[in-house]
Amino acid sequence: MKKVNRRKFITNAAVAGAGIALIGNETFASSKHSFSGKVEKPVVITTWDRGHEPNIKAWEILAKGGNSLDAVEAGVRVAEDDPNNMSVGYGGLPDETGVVTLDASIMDWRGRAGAVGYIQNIRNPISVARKVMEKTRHIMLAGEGAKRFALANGFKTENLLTEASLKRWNQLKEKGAETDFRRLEENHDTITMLAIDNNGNLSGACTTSGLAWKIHGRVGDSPIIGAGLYLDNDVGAAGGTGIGEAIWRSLASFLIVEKMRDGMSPQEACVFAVKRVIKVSKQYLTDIGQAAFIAMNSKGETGAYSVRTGFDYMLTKNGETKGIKASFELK
Ligand code: SD4
Repeated sequence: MKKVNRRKFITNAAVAGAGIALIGNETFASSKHSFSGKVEKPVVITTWDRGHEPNIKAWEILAKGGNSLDAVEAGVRVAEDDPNNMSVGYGGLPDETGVVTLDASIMDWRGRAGAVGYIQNIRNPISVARKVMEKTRHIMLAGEGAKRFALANGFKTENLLTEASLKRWNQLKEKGAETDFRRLEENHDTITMLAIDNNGNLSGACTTSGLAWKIHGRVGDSPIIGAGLYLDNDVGAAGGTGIGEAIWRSLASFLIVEKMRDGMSPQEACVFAVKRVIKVSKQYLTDIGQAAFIAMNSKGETGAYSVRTGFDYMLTKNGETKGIKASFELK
């Protein structure tokens, strides 16, 4: 189902010239959008290519001189609002009890971080995470408390379970105990976005409905600072997608940033993290178990790498967004 959507998008985008290669990864679709002036710096990189809209939204803010925090928040909200993205926000696939629970985290160049875990009935958890970051002394709120905090800050509750998600959940239910979240094809498309603005400031955002058919109460890597997302403005930023348990056990986003601090390029650091994840988390990476990473350093250079084939990402710079297939480890 997702593949159909993705292909549809690609045919809508202009196909980039053959042979364009970026850091070992392969461009497969690109689209140009408004770009005025000689801005070199803004760069946006986002996990999975499910359409360029999130990157375009972020780019619009950056191209006008907006900051990276506003850009990543607005960018990933596009995915949260999209009912066809069944891994994020509204329309996200539910857990094994049929309840949609969302995780999100956000970080900015000032070193601030905010997150929500296991939040329900709130469409834009990334904006709640931002409020936690900006309005409290905490990093994460979870469950009922996160929802209460959201309501107190002007968010509205709504049913996030769409008909399509409910239908898919019913199919999984029929399989019952045979359903293993590690083997579900749709367990990707979590959106993690990293951006650098005109001032050279980095921000990152990560938002997801987590693994479909997870145990009720499960929280994944996405809201865990250092696991699904990490950023140090002096060095760079990194984020992940895939089986959260595998990503979390290696604190992979933190690891990538620390490897960049040691001098690795974003691409080298992503490769390093994927190898580490495979080494320590084999039990989570079954035949289709995926873990994938994107990274950006403080110069705006980017990298991406995944455990398996199938990971793609969106890169925007110089007013152009490209869908790029990442290279991968397990051939
Ligand atoms: C999780 N990492 O909750 C998320 C799932 C994901 O694309 O990335 N899906 O484990």
